[in-house]
Amino acid sequence: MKLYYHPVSTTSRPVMMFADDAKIPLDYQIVDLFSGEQYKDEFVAINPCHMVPVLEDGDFRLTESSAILKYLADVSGSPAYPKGLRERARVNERMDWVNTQFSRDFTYGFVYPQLLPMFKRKDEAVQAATLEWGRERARDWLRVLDGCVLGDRKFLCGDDLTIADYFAASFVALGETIRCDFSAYANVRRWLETMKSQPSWRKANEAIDGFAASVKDVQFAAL
Ligand SMILES: N[C@@H](CCC(=O)N[C@@H](CS)C(=O)NCC(=O)O)C(=O)O
Repeated sequence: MKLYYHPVSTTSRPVMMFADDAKIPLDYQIVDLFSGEQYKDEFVAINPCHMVPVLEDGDFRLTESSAILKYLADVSGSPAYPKGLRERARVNERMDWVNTQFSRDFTYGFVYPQLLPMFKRKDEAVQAATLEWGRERARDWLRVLDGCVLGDRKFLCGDDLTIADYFAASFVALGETIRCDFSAYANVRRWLETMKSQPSWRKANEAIDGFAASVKDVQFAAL
């Protein structure tokens, strides 16, 4: 199977980490997002949304990191995507929540508009209002993640690591690139440290850590 990816991509990294931990061999092909390779005809033919990750398994092509994680877990028979009806429904629920609630406001509403020029609003007042809106909602989702989703659970769905954890951890850890202070969310911090101790974390996050170091002197709005 081949994975089109980029090492700093927040949605590629959970796939890389899971594949690594689950020992799923992938043929990795970088799409250079910084030079705009994703907009070239060759790649748009692969993914019209011009985004990574994309998985190819023979003549089957799959986009969307959440769907790719589920597919890889099923192909490999990984316990990280349990087969029991309710256990699996819980993992799906968590991943949908991360994708549609948490990430929408935290990633797209607060982190990306500060970190990535293409997401920065041209008008300063609009940028400030975007961050204000994103911050307010992101704080609410972090409260939910901390107190309700995690609570005293080790992982998002209970005692066992699932693909929902790989997925969520990538978005939450992204906040560290803009130096978000998570000290008000003790369970989130504890869980994030557990995720960082997974064997795959270091290698998969080298590039984003380097990127974070490159913006260490940039002033970011606080969470
Ligand atoms: N919903 C998609 C989002 C993928 C995505 O946002 N990919 C970014 C990198 S993190 C990308 O390839 N951006 C390039 C572009 O938009 O041109 C997923 O989860 O796979």
